[in-house]
Order: sequence, then C-alpha cells, then structure tokens
Amino acid sequence: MADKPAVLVARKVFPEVIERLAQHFDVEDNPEDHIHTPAELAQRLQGKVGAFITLSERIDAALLDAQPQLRAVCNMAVGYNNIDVAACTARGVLVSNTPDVLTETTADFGFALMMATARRITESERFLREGRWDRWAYDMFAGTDVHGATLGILGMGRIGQGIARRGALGFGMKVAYHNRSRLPADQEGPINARWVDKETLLRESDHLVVVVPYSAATHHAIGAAELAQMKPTATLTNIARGGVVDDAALAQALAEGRIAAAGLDVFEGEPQVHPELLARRNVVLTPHIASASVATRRAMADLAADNLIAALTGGTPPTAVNPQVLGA
Ligand code: 8YV
Repeated sequence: MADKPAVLVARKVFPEVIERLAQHFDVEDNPEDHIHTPAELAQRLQGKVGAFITLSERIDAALLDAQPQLRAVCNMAVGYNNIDVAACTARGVLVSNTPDVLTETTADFGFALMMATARRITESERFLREGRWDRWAYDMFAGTDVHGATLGILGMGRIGQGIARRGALGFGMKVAYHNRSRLPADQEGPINARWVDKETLLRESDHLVVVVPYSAATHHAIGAAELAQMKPTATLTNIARGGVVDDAALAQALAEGRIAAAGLDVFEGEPQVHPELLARRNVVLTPHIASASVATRRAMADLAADNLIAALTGGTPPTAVNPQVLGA
C-alpha cells in the first residue's frame, strides 16, 4: 500500500479528530500543545502536504516558499487573518476556514460579554469575593440598561446578525449597524435593523459590538477619533480581532471617562494584554473564548478535518476560502 500523505496538526485538538485524520494521513500531532516559533513551524512542516492550524500559526509567503510540497492549509477558525490567502492562491495552496458552525455560540458569547460589561457583573463579583460587601447602597454597581437600548453592530456578517437577533427579539433593543453592504430588506425587517453610516453608529450606540473581520481596511477601525464620538455612557464590546480596536486608545478613553466600559475577548498582541486595560476596573477581559463551547469547538475541529481530507483526497472541501485553486 502506498504511503499515506503526511500532514501536521499544529496544536492539540480532540483525540477523536486526530484518529479520523489518521485513517487518511500520516499525522504528526502536538499532544503537548507546544506553541511553535515560526522557525519551529517551518521545520515541522517539512515534508507535509497538509496543515491543520489555528490562529496561533502564521502562514506567509516566506513559509510557503520554503514548503513547496504544501497543498492545503486548514484553519480551525472562521477568521483567517493569520494566513496570507493571496500567497497561498498564487502557489495553488488550498485555504479553508470554519464558518457557520460557530455562529450561534459566538453570538451567545458576544451578547453575554456585552451584558456583563453593561451590568458590571465581573467587577461586582470581584468586589464580593474580596470581602468588601458590607452594605446595600443605592448606586452600588449601577450600570447601563441593555433592554430597550440602542445596540450598535459594526460588521453585520453571520455573527453580527446573530447578536442583533438576540438584542432585538430577546431584549427589545433598537438595532443600528454599519457594514460595507446593507442587508436585504427581508433580513433587516424581522429585527428592525437600520443601516447607518459609521459616524451615526458611533454617536447613537448605547452598546457597540465590534464583529468585523480583521484586515488592513479594518485595522484600528475603532481608535481615538471614533471613541471620542461615542456617548460617555456607552459600552464597547470587541469579539472580532485585537487589531480592529486600538487598545492603547481604548485604555486612554476609559481612563478619561469618554466611554463607560469595555468588554474584550480579543487583544492586540494576545495573549499579552495592554497593562492599562488589565489595571482598569471597568473592563471585562476574557481570553479569546467566544467560540468555546465543547460542542462548537468539536464542530470546528471536525469541519477543519473535513476540509483537509477533501482537499488531499480529490474531494470538494466544504468551506474553502480560495476554491479557485481546485480547478487550476
Ligand atoms: C477560534 C476565532 O477559537 O473562529 C475564529 O475566528 O477567533 C475563534 O473562534 C480561534 O481563532 C482559534 O483558532
């Protein structure tokens, strides 16, 4: 029997998914969950035709040039800003991501993070745990209402729409959004969503949730100038990518009381977090876990595996980012 094609699974994932991949491939996995430097990643990719990766791995032109045998790069994430897709396409390397399977779980988390931020849930829990609760007070941890407030969504893709649905249908929120393209009327209608320009979104949002993909065009889409346009009572929630919000400008805006609070699941330079954000009490911080339910992480891993298997066995990867390379 011919040798199986060799693939790298760059990070620790479900053993069941490794077993499935092993039926098709000679798998080099990473049960110790070592985080590779770019040089280590390049070394481990030698001789591999496929890679199952996460956001921790960067795939760029230099790495691809050193691995001409590589045919498929399958990301266990919906965002793929860690991959130079143009460089992959130019070299005929298939790229895939994991959309749809994480939409509702990620929208649940985005909404929960926004609520925790508005209602000061983690800040008040810390206070209680520290043994500082000795009396009732009329203004103790008084936050901002979520129900009936204006929910602003920057980036109305699948996850943005999921958050909008939760706000409009569950909490009677007024939904305003800004996106490159408007939703068709039959999608705006049921949630009464209003497309507005970015300035209006910043000005009118009581709770602004950022869900736009990261790219050169969205780098620091929320910076000092944008924060200055927001209401002083507003909250900002980021479940997109660190680079979409200028974290230093956000820390400054919070320090100056330009906005009330922020909820952040993603950071510039994560897993490092800006020290001034760490030091502020009115920021809810979580370690990039918006898609982290057991079922959804399993569905993401299965979908990344489906893509890898299809790409290397002559099938059609279900969620290819650059399907044009298959016909080339
Ligand atoms: C992933 C995410 O867990 O899907 C994405 O784009 O940010 C998260 O759902 C993370 O990217 C791991 O690769």
